[in-house]
Amino acid sequence: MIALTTAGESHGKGLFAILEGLPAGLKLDLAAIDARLAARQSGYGRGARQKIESDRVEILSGVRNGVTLGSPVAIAVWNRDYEAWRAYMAPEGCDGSAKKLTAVRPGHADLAGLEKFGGTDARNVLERASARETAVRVAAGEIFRQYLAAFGVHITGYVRGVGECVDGAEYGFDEIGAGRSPVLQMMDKELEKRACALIDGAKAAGDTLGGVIELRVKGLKAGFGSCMTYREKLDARLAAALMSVQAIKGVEVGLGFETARRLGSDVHDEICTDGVGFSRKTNRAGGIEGGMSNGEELVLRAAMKPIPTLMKGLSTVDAETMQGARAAAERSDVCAISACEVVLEAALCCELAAVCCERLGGDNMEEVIRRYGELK
Ligand code: EPS
Repeated sequence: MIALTTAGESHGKGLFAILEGLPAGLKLDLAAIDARLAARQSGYGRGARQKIESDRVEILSGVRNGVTLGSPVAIAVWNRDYEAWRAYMAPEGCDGSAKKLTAVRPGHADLAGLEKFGGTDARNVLERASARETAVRVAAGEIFRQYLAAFGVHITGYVRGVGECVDGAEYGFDEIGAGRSPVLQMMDKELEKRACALIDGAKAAGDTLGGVIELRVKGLKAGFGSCMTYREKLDARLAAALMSVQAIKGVEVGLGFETARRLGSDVHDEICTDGVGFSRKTNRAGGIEGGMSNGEELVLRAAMKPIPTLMKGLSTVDAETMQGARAAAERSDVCAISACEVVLEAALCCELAAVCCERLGGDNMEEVIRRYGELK
């Protein structure tokens, strides 16, 4: 069984993950992991923290000479900023009072977290809730992507919209990998310019912006996931994986909410055959029927809300004094949609790897590849 656990605080020593269940014999491309970490740090609208960090993965266990051993893989992404925060964050002993955060931010985990975990210093909550955690999820996701790619399952995605600036075009899987821009991971360069202008406007106003991301999976054969229990449903599992990413407020599979506006004949994908196998004339279901893959491409979309740390500070209540206050703001991203695209691909890779491993099993990659090849 494949399982992922992460640990680490935004200004703690670093971010860590344990990946259980990877078969032996997977040759890792470590440069590809660092390339995804660099992609997560870049993109128009990112904040000052990314100038401090230069994220790299360090493999601590489970890999020998670049190849998995079948034992748990432990990885680390160290926080450079810890040096500036040691006095306030050190697990061995520190005085955090100078970095206490009580002007809780609407939309962040601050207040709900204080109500749950107690105290008046939201730093104890936000350090873990911060999207900094996604750095190590991206590293883990890239390892799972390499596991999936070994038997021919590939993942891609792009930013479909920023605020009101939305791309209505359809793109082929291979077009996306070749065509998306590093600026905002968008496909349409003209639209991307307009999106950058929107971000500039939000920055000038001390505000933030979200957007929509589309994800695709190619090469997944029919029958992954199951209709037999709700826990095994592929769409439910993948939606949960995407919703687990900070700032995600909505997930669609295929046509998603649009299916509710159309007649059945304009929603369901008619089935055809070449005499040997089956296929669908359209893919409005996004490759999932009855909670199982149907052999078509998976198509998922996720909506990211604007980041809740606003430089202009929304109106709030100070959790210590109980007086009205302006929400805390030191630094943040104006728009982290391009980073979110990288993170969502990683989250998808993690869950899909778990789904595939449950069906394929296998102690070593040769076994896994053979079993996948034997499926129809
Ligand atoms: C992030 C690092 C954080 C934030 C951001 C994501 O760094 P810092 O808090 O030191 O500025 O920039 O986190 C948030 C948006 C948030 O609300 O917590 C990163 O590495 O992605």
